[in-house]
Amino acid sequence: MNLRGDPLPAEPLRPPTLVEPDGIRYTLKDRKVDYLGWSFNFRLSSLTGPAIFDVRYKGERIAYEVAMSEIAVIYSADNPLQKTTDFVDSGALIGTHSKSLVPGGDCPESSTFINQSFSGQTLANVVEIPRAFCLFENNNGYPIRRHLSFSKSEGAWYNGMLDSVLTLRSVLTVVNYDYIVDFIFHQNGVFEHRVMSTGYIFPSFYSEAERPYGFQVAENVVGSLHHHIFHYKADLDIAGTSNRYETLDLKNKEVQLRVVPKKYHNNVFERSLKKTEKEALYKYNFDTPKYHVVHNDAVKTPLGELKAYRIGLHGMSKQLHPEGVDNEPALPWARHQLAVTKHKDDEAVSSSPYAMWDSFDPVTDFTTFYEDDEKIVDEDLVFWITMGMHHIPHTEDLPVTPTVGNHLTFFLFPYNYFVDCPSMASRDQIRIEHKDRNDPKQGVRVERYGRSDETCSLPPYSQEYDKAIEDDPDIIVESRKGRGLL
Ligand SMILES: [Cu+2]
Repeated sequence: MNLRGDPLPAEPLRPPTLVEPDGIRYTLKDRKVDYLGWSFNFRLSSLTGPAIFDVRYKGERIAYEVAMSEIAVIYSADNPLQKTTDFVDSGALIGTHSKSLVPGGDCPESSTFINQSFSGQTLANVVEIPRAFCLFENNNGYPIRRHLSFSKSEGAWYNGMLDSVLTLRSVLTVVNYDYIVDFIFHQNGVFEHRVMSTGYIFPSFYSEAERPYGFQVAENVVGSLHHHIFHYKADLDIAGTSNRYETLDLKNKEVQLRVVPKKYHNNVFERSLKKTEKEALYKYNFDTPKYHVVHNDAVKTPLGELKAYRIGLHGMSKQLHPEGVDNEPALPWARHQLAVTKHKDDEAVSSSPYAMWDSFDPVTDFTTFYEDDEKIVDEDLVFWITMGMHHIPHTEDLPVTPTVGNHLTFFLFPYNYFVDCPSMASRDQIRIEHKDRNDPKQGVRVERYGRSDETCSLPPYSQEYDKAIEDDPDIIVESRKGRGLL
């Protein structure tokens, strides 16, 4: 029902406009991907892992770069080895640990698989990792939006669609842990980044002294507690490179009821512009909920409002080690859940392959990115996002930690960026309405916008991959000397 109380129109509000030539949903050409209005390029950095570049939606750039920057695992234990084991993984050259993905095991069989080349010990020695990336579309099995207006007085129609997304995936196996790294593109203009942890735990010998640090998960074996932490770079360009970072701070306020002389309480939000890099350092606080938005102040909505993208932080985790002691200075980026800096070419990566080896005097010290406290109003901004999770291992981590519930995500949501939901252009939606609104007894029609109503199922199991690894086992596991990088 609209504001005047009239029923919503029964005719489609707007026919879908997104063109899919010959039914093709995504294309891959020279490492550029196009998918239902999205486009991006991608690479795998041997130092820091997967990254996407020039991310555009409907032709407008959202991000210059979204990239993994560092992975760390901080252990605690009584035994001397794990007590001081703090892995900072770029020391192991993260990207080189992206090994072959298995169709049907790591990615849907219907995925497009993409090889990755690295230069080896000499420039002439190029190492190719087969199937280092997979690219696939799937529906998440739930609606991205839906509404059923049952009664005639409210319009009597249905409109909804499943959340079908494109995912670019790589998996980094850094010794015992496997990190599944996904770049996900939704049809409502939302970008999602997700990292999931699996692989086997790094255990030790059990003793009574280990009890504060873990459970005895097998005979004489203790699963030592540890903290997984990930750092990301998101170089955003929202309506150009002249950007501002603001928070919308939620507060509770006493207000006056209009009809009766009584006080009441409402939540309100206040815009808070962050003017400098230090002002923008963010530590999560349950008492001060807020939105994080990025925009170009010179560009407004047609109604003159804030036109932005919003960063959704759904993988925050408290790093408990005190600042400045032990190995903590090797990962000062973990002090904040979000930091915002002015783009600089010499601040490309927040860490370095030497981080793990010199925490007293790090080669790249992330604090220097913001300690100069530069102005960040109407500048080209880089958003540094930290995600993590504490892991107290348990028996069901044996033999290998499951991914369920281990999803750490951050989102880039359009926020007043479009006049309405971009998924309204999708042909995936289904509309059901009366054949004749004035004569409902004639029944309903189902509009699928040219889509077949046959259900989609996974393609049959293919022997192609199995034959390929029988011919060349090094595609999946090392069997001939000199083939692997490490
Ligand atoms: Cu773990």
